[in-house]
Amino acid sequence: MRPPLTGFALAALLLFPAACAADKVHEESNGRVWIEAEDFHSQEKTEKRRWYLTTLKETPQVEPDGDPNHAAGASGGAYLEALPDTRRTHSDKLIRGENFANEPGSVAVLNYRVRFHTPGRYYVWVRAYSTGTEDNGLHVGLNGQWPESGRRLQWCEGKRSWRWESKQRTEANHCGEPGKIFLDIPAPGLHTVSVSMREDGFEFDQMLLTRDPNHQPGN
Ligand SMILES: [Ca+2]
Ligand SMILES: [Ca+2]
Ligand SMILES: [Ca+2]
Repeated sequence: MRPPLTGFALAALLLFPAACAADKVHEESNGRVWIEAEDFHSQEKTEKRRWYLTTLKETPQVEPDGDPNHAAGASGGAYLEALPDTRRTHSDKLIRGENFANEPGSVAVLNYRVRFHTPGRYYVWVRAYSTGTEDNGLHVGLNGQWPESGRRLQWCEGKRSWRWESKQRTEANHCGEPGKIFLDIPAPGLHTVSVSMREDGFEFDQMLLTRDPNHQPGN
């Protein structure tokens, strides 16, 4: 039987409810892991940009941000956005390492704890909301590494709506090529899956890691 909560533990739970999400370990089951963006364990490299929680009731008070709250269509009624968003159109000044980061792991990094039972290749899908042409790039990584197959996730279609995508921006196709975004899990056990901003203003709702190369989550 679970022991009753001490007064101290109860006070800590009431004061720090967010600690519950931070402690979450995502569990792989049947070759799939679903991750809510807002259930991150930690974030780092937050000097220039940071991931802010947006919910049905709360909108981050960070300016500039060119568009309104999109929590109504988000899974769990919540998502994260990399703010501030100073580059919203192609004519806004591009500042590397600040409003744009082609190198993953350098700006606004989120970490998620995931327990895998089945090692192997997992294709990565992300649900995002893109308004313009400069808020639709992201990177994913594993255990502090940023493999080529996790770089430059790209969204082009489905502007102004929540959209699942798994495409890699390449020289040949700036709108991204399917089937190229994946993480190779080396062994069963606890791993850290990370997300790193490529463009500020990116809105991140959910992530799916799947062993099935043909599994496409519905929008
Ligand atoms: Ca925005
Ligand atoms: Ca931007
Ligand atoms: Ca969400």
